[in-house]
Amino acid sequence: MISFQLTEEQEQMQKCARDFAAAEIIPIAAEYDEKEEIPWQVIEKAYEAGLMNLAIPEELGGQGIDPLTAAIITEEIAYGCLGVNGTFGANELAVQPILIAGTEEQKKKFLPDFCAKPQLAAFGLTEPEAGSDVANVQTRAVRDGDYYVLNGNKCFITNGDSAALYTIFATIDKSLGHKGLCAFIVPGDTPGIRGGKKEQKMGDRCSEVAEVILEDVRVPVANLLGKEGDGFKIAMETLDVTRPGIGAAAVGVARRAFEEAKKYSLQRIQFGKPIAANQAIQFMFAEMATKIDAARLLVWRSAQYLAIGLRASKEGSMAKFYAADIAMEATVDALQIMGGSGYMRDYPVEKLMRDAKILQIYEGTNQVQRMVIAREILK
Ligand code: COS
Repeated sequence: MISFQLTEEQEQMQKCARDFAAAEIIPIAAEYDEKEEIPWQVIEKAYEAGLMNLAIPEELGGQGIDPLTAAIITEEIAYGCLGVNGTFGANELAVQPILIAGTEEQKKKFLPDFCAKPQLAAFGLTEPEAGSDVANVQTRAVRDGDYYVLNGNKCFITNGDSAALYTIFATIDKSLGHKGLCAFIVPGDTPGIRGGKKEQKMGDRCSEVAEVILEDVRVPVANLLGKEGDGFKIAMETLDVTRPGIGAAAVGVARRAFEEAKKYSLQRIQFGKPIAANQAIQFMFAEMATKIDAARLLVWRSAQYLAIGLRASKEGSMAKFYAADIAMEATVDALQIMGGSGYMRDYPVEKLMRDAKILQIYEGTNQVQRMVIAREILK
């Protein structure tokens, strides 16, 4: 990895994802942004192409792809459309607690069935009172014989109304703070769990984000991940593993903005020459290209740490916040280079700019990432 030479398999997967994005995602991205709907036909084709459920081991029905190769694939899918990538990415996020803390029995019970057809999963952590402050989850889990009974409301949950499988975080006792949190596997057909209001978003619009409402949801004790009180640690360890993926998606969005603006600026004639001939534009491209490369290097480092079994909490947060900030900056600059055309829906850059904003917010705001980094480097 340090040689920066991808393996033959990584190059193949990169090409597969790039070709998939070009053939299946880019042509429909604007339409589904407009309709604010999940493009199910893309989910089905991506499933057939082996581009979903990347982290789940092959013996459990997934692709068994290492985190670095997954980051390479993610960049390409997000290059096509961040919303499509977010729909796939929510599966990776939702199953990670099971991969991290599930027993062999739990993994075998839930993951092969989930992987047997194109299905979506959702990670049920965020609530109105618990976004950055995960320890403040209000959803209650009350033990009743061989069951826990879950009651509460989750918000901003990707795939929240369409998931076949949920991982839900709830507290057995709010006064215990983070030590009261528990993580549960909840099949989507369990009575009492349902999607609520679907959000109307600024960008990332083909990805479904909804409330998840839990009313007397009876979950067998056998679906508890780890033991009572392990939920906070499971959530943190999950986010440590998935944040490099958000960084990878951000690199994809930034690279797409760069490419769109480059194509335009080589063709757009003003004052008798392509606008790319102006130093003011050239410097913007030079900065964009440098920062995109720097972001990708941070992403690849954190993903490679995970691939070789190292902890990558700080490295993942660095990759996530830097790449997300670069995606925001690159999309704003790309739009500026394209001027009035960039602002119009005829071109994809205004969508990229709307999409990029969420990268600085979800899976931990960029301010939370700086908290994680500061705590690690100053301890
Ligand atoms: N891995 C393992 N354990 C971790 C951990 C990690 N990455 N981070 C914290 N912990 C442990 C701590 O060691 C501590 O353990 P002890 O109880 O043994 O002391 C415990 O968890 C509590 O940690 P801390 O005091 O740091 O928790 P805070 O409540 O201060 O929260 C932040 C820390 C803000 C970093 C955390 O709440 C967070 O990441 N928030 C953002 C969540 C997020 O991304 N939300 C988006 C929605 S999910 S899509």
